[in-house]
Amino acid sequence: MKHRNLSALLATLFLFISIHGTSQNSFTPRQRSIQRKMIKAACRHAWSGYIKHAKGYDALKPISQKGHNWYGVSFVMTPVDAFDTFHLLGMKKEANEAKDLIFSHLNFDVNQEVQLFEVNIRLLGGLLSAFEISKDQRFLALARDLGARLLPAFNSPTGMPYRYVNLKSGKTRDPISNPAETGTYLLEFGKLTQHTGDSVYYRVAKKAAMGIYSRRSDIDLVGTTIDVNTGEWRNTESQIGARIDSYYEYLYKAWLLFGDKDCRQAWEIHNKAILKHLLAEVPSGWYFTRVDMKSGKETHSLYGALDAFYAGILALSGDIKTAGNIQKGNYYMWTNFNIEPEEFNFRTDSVMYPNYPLRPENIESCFYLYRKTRDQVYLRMGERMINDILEKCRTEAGYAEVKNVKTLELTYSMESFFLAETLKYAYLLFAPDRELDLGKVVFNTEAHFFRTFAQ
Ligand code: DMJ
Repeated sequence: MKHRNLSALLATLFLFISIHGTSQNSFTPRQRSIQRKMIKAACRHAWSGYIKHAKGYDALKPISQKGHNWYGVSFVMTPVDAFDTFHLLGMKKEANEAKDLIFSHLNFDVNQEVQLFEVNIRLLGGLLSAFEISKDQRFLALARDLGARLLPAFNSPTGMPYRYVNLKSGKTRDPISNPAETGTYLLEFGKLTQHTGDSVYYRVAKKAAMGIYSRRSDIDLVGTTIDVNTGEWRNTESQIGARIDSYYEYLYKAWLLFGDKDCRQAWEIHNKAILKHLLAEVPSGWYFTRVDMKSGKETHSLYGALDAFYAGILALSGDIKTAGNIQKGNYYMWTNFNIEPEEFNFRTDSVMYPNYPLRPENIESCFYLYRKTRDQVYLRMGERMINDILEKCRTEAGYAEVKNVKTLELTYSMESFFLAETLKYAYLLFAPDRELDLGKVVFNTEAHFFRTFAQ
């Protein structure tokens, strides 16, 4: 045990020297421009793989060089997710190609059951952001049509949505949901209300999020799964990662985007409880652990790629000190295992789930921390992470998920969030502020950006 602590301590020391040792040499405008060019080239490579092998499908399978659909029909997930990234990066040709695919392929009048959460953050979010950027009414028409078809999902006894809904019949399925799939609609549905004038959207989204909040425990934590028919918790483990993450994110961002004070209060109460009961300090860094929502007792000391987002939201909300310490842990998680694993046990330093599906959260947190502090450390961290991805996940056709971060064996998928989020945040980290004013937009959880009310 002592030996393990000593190696973790040495690793942390090495990490500290490797990121701070070079921080006197600040990034020159030329170095930043080189990083941006590299990221743009990666976007082109990912997109050309999609166009060549998967055009019209939801996503690219880069190893087998084939297209893949989530369901029986394609909803062109990759073009919808990628459009605003192309726009932001000034990639006009690619933006036009994505737009053409969207308008020629996207049709929601189909007898198809979809997962509400994923379709909301990727498709509805992507379409609404595309509309705000381009002012092309066809994007709004698609968003409005999709939004109306998602509404029946909220017809549950508690107002918290079912996980699946049929786009044609409105038939719903699966009441065993979780905070993320219940509380991650405020931004997209709020924007629909704003652009259509129909208040129903924000109303149902807020009722759903408040459904989770009102069922918090006496120590202000929420669990991992909940029955939306009865409102009873099915799994009372509290954590900040998979199945909960974006519920917290949207409470804070609904305050930023719409000035919703109830949401701000809910965020503040939850965040205080998270910092009190979940924050764990070990020699390699600060992490968030998992506890029982009622007793606050630790259940599993697991932390992973998804959890890494919390440093970003803390930075955005102004808690730079905690965010910085968490980001040190995030960076340790990345550098200690080649690339970050999906989950590791931060007390024993061992990997639990060894895959890396091209996730953005660690780089996203670097972006927010850099914008808030201007500390070069975050540019160094981001540089290391993006260079690792571009080098280790590159295939002949696009970029692939790492099956095992220890062996760096690659596997079949290039998730659409790679173009929507990972490359977008990586680019923005090295971009001048004028390319995106953080005071004027709020990102949804898939990195689609919405304009604040003030404009
Ligand atoms: C994305 O679809 C979203 O960021 C979501 O909130 C979490 N999972 C992926 C990226 O890791």
